[in-house]
Amino acid sequence: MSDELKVFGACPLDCPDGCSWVVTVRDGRAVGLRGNPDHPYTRGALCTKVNRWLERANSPDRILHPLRRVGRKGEGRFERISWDEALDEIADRLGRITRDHGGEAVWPYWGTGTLGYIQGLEGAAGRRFFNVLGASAHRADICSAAGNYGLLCTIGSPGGMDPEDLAHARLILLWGTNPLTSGHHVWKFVQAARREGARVVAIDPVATRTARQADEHLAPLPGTDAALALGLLNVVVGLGAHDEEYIERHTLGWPEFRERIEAFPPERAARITGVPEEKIVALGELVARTRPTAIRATQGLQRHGGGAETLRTLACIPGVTGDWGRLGGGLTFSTSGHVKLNRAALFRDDLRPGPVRRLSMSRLGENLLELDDPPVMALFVIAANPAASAPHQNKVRRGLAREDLFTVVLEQFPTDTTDYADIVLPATMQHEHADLHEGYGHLYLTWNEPAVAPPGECLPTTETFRRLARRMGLTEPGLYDSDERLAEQALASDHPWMTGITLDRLRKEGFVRMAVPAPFLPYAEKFPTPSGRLEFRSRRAEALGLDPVAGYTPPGEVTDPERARRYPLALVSAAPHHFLNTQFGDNAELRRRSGGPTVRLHPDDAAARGLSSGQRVRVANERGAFEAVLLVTDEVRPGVAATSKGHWPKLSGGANANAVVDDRATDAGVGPVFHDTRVEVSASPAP
Ligand SMILES: Nc1nc2c(c(=O)[nH]1)N[C@H]1C(S)=C(S)[C@@H](COP(=O)(O)OP(=O)(O)OC[C@H]3O[C@@H](n4cnc5c(=O)[nH]c(N)nc54)[C@H](O)[C@@H]3O)O[C@H]1N2
Ligand SMILES: Nc1nc2c(c(=O)[nH]1)N[C@H]1C(S)=C(S)[C@@H](COP(=O)(O)OP(=O)(O)OC[C@H]3O[C@@H](n4cnc5c(=O)[nH]c(N)nc54)[C@H](O)[C@@H]3O)O[C@H]1N2
Ligand code: SF4
Ligand SMILES: [Mo]
Repeated sequence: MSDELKVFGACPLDCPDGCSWVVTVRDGRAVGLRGNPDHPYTRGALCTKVNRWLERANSPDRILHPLRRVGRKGEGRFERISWDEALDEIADRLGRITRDHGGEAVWPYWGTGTLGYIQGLEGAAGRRFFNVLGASAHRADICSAAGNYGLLCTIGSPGGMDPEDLAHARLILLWGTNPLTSGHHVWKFVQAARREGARVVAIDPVATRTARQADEHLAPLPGTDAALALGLLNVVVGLGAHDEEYIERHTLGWPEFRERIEAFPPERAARITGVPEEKIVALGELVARTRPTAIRATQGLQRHGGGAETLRTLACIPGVTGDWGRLGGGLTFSTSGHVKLNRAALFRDDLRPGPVRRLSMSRLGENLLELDDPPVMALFVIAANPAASAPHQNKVRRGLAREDLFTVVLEQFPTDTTDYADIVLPATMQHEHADLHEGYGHLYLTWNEPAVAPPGECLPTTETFRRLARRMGLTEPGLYDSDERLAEQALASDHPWMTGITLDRLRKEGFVRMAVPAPFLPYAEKFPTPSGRLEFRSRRAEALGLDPVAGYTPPGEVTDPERARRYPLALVSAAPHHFLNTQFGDNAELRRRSGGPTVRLHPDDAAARGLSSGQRVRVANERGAFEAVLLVTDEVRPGVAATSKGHWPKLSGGANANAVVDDRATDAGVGPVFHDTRVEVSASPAP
């Protein structure tokens, strides 16, 4: 009988659920992979996408060897080369570029292909190497930056409440979030609250899978949520339901914020958001009388010109009602802020020869095309697919196509981005390497033990950079630490919430809950703001260029009347159910189930354009265009077009939704504005 092994691991994907998984290994081969039944958040279940993990790992498309480009940039024609040749060529080019242009001409561009602290997420893999070179620093701002900055202003931390405590709420506002698609494990806590009588309200321009399961659904115009929040608070204050004692003891700037609330009667909020006034009044009354109320807001909500201000103002709601002090009350966005790993020891930014510039990943195209002094001459793309994921796709492609740019892509699959690489290096997948994970939707750390040997010549990102460092003759010992040693350094934190969490224990148990107090009420006594209070008025906000007092900042494009005349539809390109960003976007079965790229329009908007369901359409503005199949449905509010991210341009007629998305920045945090995009939809000229 063959030996069978069970190996603990972690899903590496950019998903709040951070699942713990168990790999079954027989004769050195992974034959099964399932959710860990003992993990309180995973509870044995993975998802539609990751249930196909091993199928993906064994796909004939997998990149197994180093490759060198033989065709034009973007063409995707390569020849196989040896690791020695690849490392020699990279070491030689890097040496010349740093000598001629300085270290900052090198840009390590990390995506969120894996959120591992060792292999990805700006983690240890490569970061120390690039620090020693004095490379430009990478600003990982493509996902949550705006919201993080907004929450920092109001409550001093992006951490928020523990999503598990949604079970204790009596009213749950699912605000700009679609958990049944983008992180379904939170749903059992929502349902637990419902069993105790809680009401669930979804706030989303689209009647998503989640909104359709809610008790109530409000559909605002994208980017106008802060006006809605102020309208709701106007009702709360009008009813005298604000908690004066709490406000007095725990907040700063109430008189000014109260004035702002008074300037947003429901009728004004209705005009801005497009939500009927009576619905705003009804929800305001519900918030006024329901303690505790919990808000689950995730990234979708902050992909707008006013995204930071939106989260900032939403976090004020539980400051007015006192719910930040109650179990089951408050707001949850991303629990990352509660993870107290020793990032300084892991990243070793002290290895930089001096201060370096920071480059925003959300402005990849512009940075490649317009930066000077020095220009970016070498780009390392690590666990990222920016030719599909980054805003302003045509600009990104022009940047990646620069003949004088040396591009190295570390990848598992032949993406639209590898097509632009000079050298492609084959990367391991999660069950083939070691890593340490958080979940940005829960409070557990998870260890991922390698379960099988890598296929072909694939290497973990850490090992790739150890070899490259050796090839370049770099002597800094920190460049050669093993993966386990890196994990130990990250875990060596003296924060009380990290007490007792060691690599040995993680290896044995698979996952460990952070040593947070129970019940978890991180802001009951004190907020981690400069004043120790929840700040309706914030110096930090002022320093960031925001209004000192929380309020409503209109999105840049959606509410611009001039643009609205030219491009009448506000496009939202949200999380696809069957892919995780672009991963699995090449899986034949999941593509079939997704129905390919679609765009949904309200019947009135389709009729006004003479368009009907099932027809091929072109979604366009002056930045670019993509093709999709039209679905006419009242699931979308009038004035909005709904599509999804993640489709591979080269499998979808050459472009995806990012062809029409701008690369301007959010109000704070330099975030992207994916859902703040105006377009027109017309019949496709293509046959
Ligand atoms: N299946 C799947 N899961 C994923 C992902 C995926 O690609 N596929 N992506 C992962 C990643 S990287 C992230 S960051 C998270 C994101 O997870 P979510 O935060 O859920 O992100 P989105 O799907 O972008 O947006 C959520 C909802 O917000 C709505 N929305 C957009 N703009 C607004 C607005 O202005 N106001 C309001 N009220 N609603 C708005 C959209 O219609 C959408 O239904 O999901 C992760 N999970
Ligand atoms: N229109 C629109 N665009 C969006 C969004 C949106 O809402 N709308 N959301 C944005 C968001 S929230 C995010 S987070 C970004 C994500 O965008 P990306 O960072 O591009 O994320 P992915 O598509 O998940 O993965 C990128 C690549 O990483 C590779 N990869 C995975 N694991 C590893 C590994 O261990 N090593 C190496 N070397 N490679 C690996 C995968 O094969 C994949 O091709 O997309 C953004 N793009
Ligand atoms: S994508 Fe999310 S839900 Fe699916 S397995 Fe990974 S962490 Fe879990
Ligand atoms: Mo993300």
